Amino acid sequence: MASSLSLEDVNYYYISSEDMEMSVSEQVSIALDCGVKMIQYRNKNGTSREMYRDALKLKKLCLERALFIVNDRVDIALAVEADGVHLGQEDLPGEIARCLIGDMILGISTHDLGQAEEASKIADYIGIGPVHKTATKKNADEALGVQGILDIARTVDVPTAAIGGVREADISQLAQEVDMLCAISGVCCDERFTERVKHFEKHFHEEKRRLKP
Ligand code: 3NM
Repeated sequence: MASSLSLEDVNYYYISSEDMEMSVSEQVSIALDCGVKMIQYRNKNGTSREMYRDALKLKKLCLERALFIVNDRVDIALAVEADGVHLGQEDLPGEIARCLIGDMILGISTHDLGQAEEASKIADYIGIGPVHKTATKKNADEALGVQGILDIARTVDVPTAAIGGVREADISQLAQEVDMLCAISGVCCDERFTERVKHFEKHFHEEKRRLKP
């Protein structure tokens, strides 16, 4: 069943981390309790079976509380009837993914203006990053800086998400142009995980409302 939520409801979105002691279900439960409206399941090392099982669990947790997106894997997204799939530049081309997923949400990661313009022809939202240097993504592209993100976000006409090394200090500036925000190490490397997630969600939401009432 399609969710009654849409991308417009999303502020901060949470991407599950493989580097935490907490299980992905625990991470996602906390994020949902903090009011996060989109969850992305990201697992770069698991088997397809593990991913399928995790994704099924997370999809149930998210039901009617948050959009549930699977990273990289169109097959897993389809198998668990996720709300969408998020693809990188090395994954299936957007046009092919679109044929497979129909009107499910399609997110595409982009790292420069050309990629952003190309992806926005087919994607429902695009990620733009990295904002700052990040160790979370292997072989991440050069950091664009906050201004670089704002310049790209201003140019495209699909919803945008800033990602990669995002810090609390960036929230207000990014909220001027981007619609969504994601931070992994900004919340996961902190013992105050819940507090950090809550803060990102609340602060970014407030800034967005203040700037675009
Ligand atoms: N995608 P952190 S950067 C998953 O540039 C991901 O597209 C990126 O984690 C991109 O907040 C990134 O710890 C990692 O930097 C985000």
